[in-house]
Amino acid sequence: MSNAPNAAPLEYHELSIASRDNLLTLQSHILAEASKHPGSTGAFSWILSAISLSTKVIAAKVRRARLQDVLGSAGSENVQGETQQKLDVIANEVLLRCLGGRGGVALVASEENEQPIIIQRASGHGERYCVLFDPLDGSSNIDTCAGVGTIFSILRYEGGEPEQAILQCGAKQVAAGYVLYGSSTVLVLTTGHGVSMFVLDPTIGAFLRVADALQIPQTQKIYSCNEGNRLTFEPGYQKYLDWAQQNGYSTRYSGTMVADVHRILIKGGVFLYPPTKKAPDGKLRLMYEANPMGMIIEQAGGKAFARKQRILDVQPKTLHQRTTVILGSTEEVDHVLKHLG
Ligand code: AHM
Ligand code: MG
Repeated sequence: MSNAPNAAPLEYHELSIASRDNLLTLQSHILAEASKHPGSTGAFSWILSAISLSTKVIAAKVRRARLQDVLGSAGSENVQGETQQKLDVIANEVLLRCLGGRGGVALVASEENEQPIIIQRASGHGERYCVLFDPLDGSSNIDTCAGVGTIFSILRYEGGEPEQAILQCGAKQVAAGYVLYGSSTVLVLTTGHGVSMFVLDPTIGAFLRVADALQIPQTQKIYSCNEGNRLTFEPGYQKYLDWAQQNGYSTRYSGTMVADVHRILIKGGVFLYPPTKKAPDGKLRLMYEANPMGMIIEQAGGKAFARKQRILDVQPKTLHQRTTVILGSTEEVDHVLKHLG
């Protein structure tokens, strides 16, 4: 800011988002969306508001993790036999606590818990929802200050026993999103009418909308996958990588799905997690990683596949089911599919 004696102090909106017409918070975006549905009870808006609150708390924890000595392993394993980081446990508790108090939540399911947790069964008074999440995606990166994220998926609760009620295909998601705790904290959300992006302004504690109707570039010569596993990929994926390298592609891979997919959403390209010798059915989880990312990418005009099937059409058999993933720019996904034969 200028120190000139007569310079007028800059207003908040001039400093931060001078080029935008409206200063819109996530909260006001949610209210505006809800007003398009006259019968809306507000339950859904309350759930999104709980996710917003949770991710602000998690963002603050991530920022101060080293100072508060919450880096490293918690000394335990989750249901999938993976080492839990202290921050995995903290992020999970924050989400459970925030969502647990919201009336519209029937069930929550997390990467960190074996079974869905019943918050309340449908009572006949208004709609109820199932909220699924990966509380801290890429948490093995946390000690290195690399980006980590939270991924969430929201389904309608249509009654029945929790284990079965939650096993709905991704096409039935009513909303999906993620938060990337990176150089800034970014929330990307779809409620099935396009994709919006928000950035957390920590000085006012609010997510501000920075993009609406976001579209993924249709093509970009970038692929994102763990090439260390290349020798155990099926031949089709290896042929695709040969082709991409002969055609001037670059590679970008951080090992945090949220960060890698966010990059592709903004810049274009394709994200792959093929079947490997170690993970023949893929590593990523269908219900709270691949499905929400698939919905976002499709809503932004891209494609999301599990081998040759649309991810959102895969009928889940178990909550923690794994899947292979190919998602991103339409033309780039097509190049991969073509090589799979
Ligand atoms: P996590 O949810 O336990 O962190 O695991 C999922 C992560 C993804 O973020 C990332 O795409 C992938 O695992 C990386 O796996 P790999 O190290 O095998 O490349
Ligand atoms: Mg994950």
